[in-house]
Amino acid sequence: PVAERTLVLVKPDGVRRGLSGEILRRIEAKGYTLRAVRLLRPTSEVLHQHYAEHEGKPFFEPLVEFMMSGPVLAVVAEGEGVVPGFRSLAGATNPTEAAPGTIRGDLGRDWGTKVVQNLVHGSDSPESASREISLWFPEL
Ligand code: DAT
Ligand code: MG
Repeated sequence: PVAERTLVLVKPDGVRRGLSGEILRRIEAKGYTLRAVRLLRPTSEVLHQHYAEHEGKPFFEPLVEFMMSGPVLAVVAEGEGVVPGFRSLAGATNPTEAAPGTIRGDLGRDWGTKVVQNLVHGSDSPESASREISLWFPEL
């Protein structure tokens, strides 16, 4: 059987603040394997597909714009339970509420922006993971 995989994005705030290495370090320290890593500037088309479930919400367009504000580090991480495992490493969506010990809780905060800038994305289910991995890494 193919090992479980998830899609992680280090968002533009994480790359800009120089936290890519720290975030990759936490993924590896947890025992997951980095299967693919790419630094890129995502297109509006990819982001509209990636965040399709949020279309129509008030933060949707600001979210797409924020995700285009700088390079993003796209990562495929692999290992047993990596989908929920990375979500728990990432912490709650709102970095103010995210528990200490998590990426968002330790490294993020509220900057008073329209969109929550919370450093990372992680797939929320195995189905989302396979859809998102095909979108960001069509060659995998
Ligand atoms: P998560 O990234 O934890 O899966 P999500 O899928 O609900 O959260 O939302 C996608 C991103 O959109 C999230 O990482 C940050 C932003 N966001 C979510 N809810 C928001 C809100 N109420 N106000 C501003 N930005 C929000
Ligand atoms: Mg989500």
